[in-house]
Amino acid sequence: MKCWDPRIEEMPKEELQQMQYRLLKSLVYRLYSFSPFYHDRMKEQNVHPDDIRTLPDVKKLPFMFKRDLRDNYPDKIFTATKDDLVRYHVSSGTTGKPTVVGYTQNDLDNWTASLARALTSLGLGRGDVIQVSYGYGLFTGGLGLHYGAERIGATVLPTSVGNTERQIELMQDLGATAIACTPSYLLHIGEVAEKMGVDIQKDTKLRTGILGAEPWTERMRIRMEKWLGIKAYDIYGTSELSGPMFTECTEQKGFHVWSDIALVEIIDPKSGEQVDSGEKGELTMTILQKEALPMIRFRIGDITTVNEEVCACGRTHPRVDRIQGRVDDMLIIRGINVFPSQVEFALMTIPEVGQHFQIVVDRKGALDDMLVRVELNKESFSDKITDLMLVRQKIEHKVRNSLNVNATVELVEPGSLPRYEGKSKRVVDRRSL
Ligand code: DLL
Repeated sequence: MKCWDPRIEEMPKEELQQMQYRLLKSLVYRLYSFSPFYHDRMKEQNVHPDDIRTLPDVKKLPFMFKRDLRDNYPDKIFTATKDDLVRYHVSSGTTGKPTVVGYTQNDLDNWTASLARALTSLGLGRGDVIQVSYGYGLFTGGLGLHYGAERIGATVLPTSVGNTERQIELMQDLGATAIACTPSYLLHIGEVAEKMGVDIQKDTKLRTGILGAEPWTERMRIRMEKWLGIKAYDIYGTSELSGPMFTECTEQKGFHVWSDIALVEIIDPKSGEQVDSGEKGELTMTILQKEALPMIRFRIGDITTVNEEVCACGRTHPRVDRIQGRVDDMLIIRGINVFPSQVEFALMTIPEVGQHFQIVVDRKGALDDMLVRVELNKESFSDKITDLMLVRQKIEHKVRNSLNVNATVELVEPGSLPRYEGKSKRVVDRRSL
């Protein structure tokens, strides 16, 4: 099946935009009338629902930030009654209070429909066995993918995270054709399989990876596809939007954001203005149909670009490019902006480098100092000091050329850096300790 819902997925752009306008208008009226939080925000911004006369008028509306959810912990800005809530998810913030997201039945139905369209666009459907190796529970990854996969008639293997050897046995025994997990967990699964003597390409039916919840690069995709014999697709979402919601299609050219679900803007994080079409900035979304926890112009903090062109697959909805980093994970090393994903991209061009690295930032005197610990792959890890020195120089040179900063590179033994079952943590910033 090509599309899950062709009427919507291939709807002409103009019609989509008219639909978005209708949805936005009714959302704004509803919130102005019934949500004290949004009412006050709109008043502060001096904007009334009658001021929203076209879709671009969205820019008159106030922004919303993650801190608004924390400040209103746990459910002060929910717009559904407790009786209408059917689920909570809770995201464990690294600082301060967690954020709680509530869902009505319609919210869950829209979330699942979004994933049903997305998974169908990867060519998945009845007959597929989808191993869901995202965490089940308060995190949205496991349950989100679970219901999406069931909706398209695939068979779910709900392994959740951990117990990796058993995951691999079940993958073989039950013939998993797709796996949904973080890219770092799939790397770990691949390594453990090798140790067990299982060749994922030959000994399993795995053909598709549905990988996200953390940044990863195009270079990493190329490596994983070759190594594991799969097609690796990017999946994106945040708990505030509902959870994982959007994936690339088989064209692998950015994830489709369904226009009836979300209105996308790219904002200059400093000025708060929309950037020019195709420019890089902070992803901002208005979720058009949410009942329990509506989101107007939610500043997600992820840096990317948006592409409005109709996709070669025929879907008319905008595509958002791979996330390049977060506004808040940008490191400033001696005044130069560095995203961990740029380091990954540079490292993955070097054949001797394995899949794992760690960035340690420190301050020596007044100066920032960046150390990159790099695992070499097994074949390149040699006993000869001269060989290792050459590889080290090559990596330092590459990092300097691509990022414009000097980094010290430390080569470490294959298998010695931490492995992750969920989201990875590749940066240790000692300057803030
Ligand atoms: O990570 C939801 C999710 C689950 C997405 C499973 C994909 C798969 P949160 O824990 O709220 O929700 O974290 C959201 O993770 O703002 C991004 O910074 C990052 N992120 C998620 N997907 C990607 C991706 C889930 N494909 C935050 N590429 C987001 C880069 C991603 N970063």
